Amino acid sequence: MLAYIGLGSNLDNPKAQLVSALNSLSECNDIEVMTLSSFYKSKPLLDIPGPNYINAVCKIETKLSALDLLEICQQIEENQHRVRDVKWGSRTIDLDILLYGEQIISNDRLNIPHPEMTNRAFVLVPLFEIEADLKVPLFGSIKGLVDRIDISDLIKL
Ligand code: A4P
Ligand code: MG
Repeated sequence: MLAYIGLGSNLDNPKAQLVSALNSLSECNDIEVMTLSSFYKSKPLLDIPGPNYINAVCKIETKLSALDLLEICQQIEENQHRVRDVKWGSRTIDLDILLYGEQIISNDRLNIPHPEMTNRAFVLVPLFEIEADLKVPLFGSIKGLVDRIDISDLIKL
């Protein structure tokens, strides 16, 4: 299965946090990291106070189920000492499963496509960078989605 994972961090050396999470994904036997976008810098959503974020998107190939992939992502978050406090608050690392093949998944643990992805330049732009022809289930072409979003705050590193 091909899947796309969004990575984000705004604490404790965000670039190193992304690299560390990517290494952990690569080291997992059942995951092959195929493509990685550039890193992008942006302000926190909704002007929530805090340091700037670094975001990226990677494309993986995996035999894992979506739920097993979520568990791996959450384990990596735990290992990098993420503390969950405020919703949308600062974090050392956030791994969101953006897409899992063409599947549409909606249950109490997983929503795929990730419900917020179409509103977020820091997801859409790196996704477009690595997969310009992508069709997002329920939402249409990545090109159309990127064309509709404000990208003025996003800086490609
Ligand atoms: N969950 C459901 N669907 C998914 C999915 N597709 N991928 C569930 C991953 N997890 C999914 O996640 C809460 C629960 O969501 C999980 O237990 C899982 O079962 P969380 O990461 O613990 O909670 P959260 O951080 O409060 O929510 P979320 O949605 O991850 O946060 P966001 O929406 O990602 O917002 N600003 C900039 N510039 N860049 C950022 O990356 N990120 C956030 C975090 C805020 N502002 C930002 C950025
Ligand atoms: Mg998350």
